[in-house]
Amino acid sequence: MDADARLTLAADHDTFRDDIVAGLSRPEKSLPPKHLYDDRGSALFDQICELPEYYPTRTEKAILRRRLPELRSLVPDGSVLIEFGSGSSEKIRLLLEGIEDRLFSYVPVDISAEYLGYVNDELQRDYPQLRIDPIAADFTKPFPLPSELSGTRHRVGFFPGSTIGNFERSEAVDMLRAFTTELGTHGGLIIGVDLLKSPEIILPAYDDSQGVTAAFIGNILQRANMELDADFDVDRFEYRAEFVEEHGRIDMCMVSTANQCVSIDDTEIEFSEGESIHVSSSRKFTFDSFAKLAAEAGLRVDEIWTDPEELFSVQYLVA
Ligand code: AVJ
Repeated sequence: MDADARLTLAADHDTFRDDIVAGLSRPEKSLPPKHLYDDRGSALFDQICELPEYYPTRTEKAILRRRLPELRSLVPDGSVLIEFGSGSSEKIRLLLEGIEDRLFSYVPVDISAEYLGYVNDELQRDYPQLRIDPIAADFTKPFPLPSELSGTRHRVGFFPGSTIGNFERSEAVDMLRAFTTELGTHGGLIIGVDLLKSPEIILPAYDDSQGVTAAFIGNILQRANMELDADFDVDRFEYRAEFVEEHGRIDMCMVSTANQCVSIDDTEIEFSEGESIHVSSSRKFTFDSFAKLAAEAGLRVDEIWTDPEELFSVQYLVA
């Protein structure tokens, strides 16, 4: 491992510890979802994407596949394609099928340096002609782009999966603004946006019958045990998903099934029976609510593509 990669990993570890301790010290305990995606978390998330109940991935992929010619027309020759959070490389493969020859470079940005290296190797093997410039960074904050990738080059952002829905409104606005900075005033953003619909469809997608989502959310406690000196008794926490109708939002929590005390290094955290740790939320949007959010970040919705049932949308935003 080179010095840069080591530095990145050390930084990951420190923010993980600080975020865990800060989140669990609040009266309403919470943990930021970005720490769900270590190696095991990323593998579990890939499994979620294959679940029969989890409609977003297959629906988004179908939309991308069907709209490839239109997407291609958004990417002029010599463009830089920046993917914010390169979690699973499947969707980018789909997009590359249609636009690879138009790209100067593909720039995956991900918080996990390890995962990034792996995705990079796999992609490079399958697309030997493609120039790949991976960046290990927290994409929710502005990060420097090497000058040969910015300047006058046309930049197109890719932010699939409705990951935007995992952020609180004000965070989502700030993040979209940060993307705009990376993309420049002439760039555009291809973004996946999950749509508000009946809880009967939404809830099972986040509380599947095989318990994969429960394992995925619970993994954050195991990760704390392995990487920080924490002693969560994972058998005394239970997964719960709840649809908050008035906010069009799914809340994913780990609930303590007993009064208990957990230590993380030298910090002691008390849990009462039934107390929950909020780990993740997934917001669902209407066309209007999303357009408003984009507008607050100075972006305009230029195109919306959906599936016939309007379960999911892929949208193109411009500054
Ligand atoms: C990260 C937005 C793709 O909210 O649907 C899925 C994360 N968490 N199941 C989502 C997630 C639990 C997922 N995205």
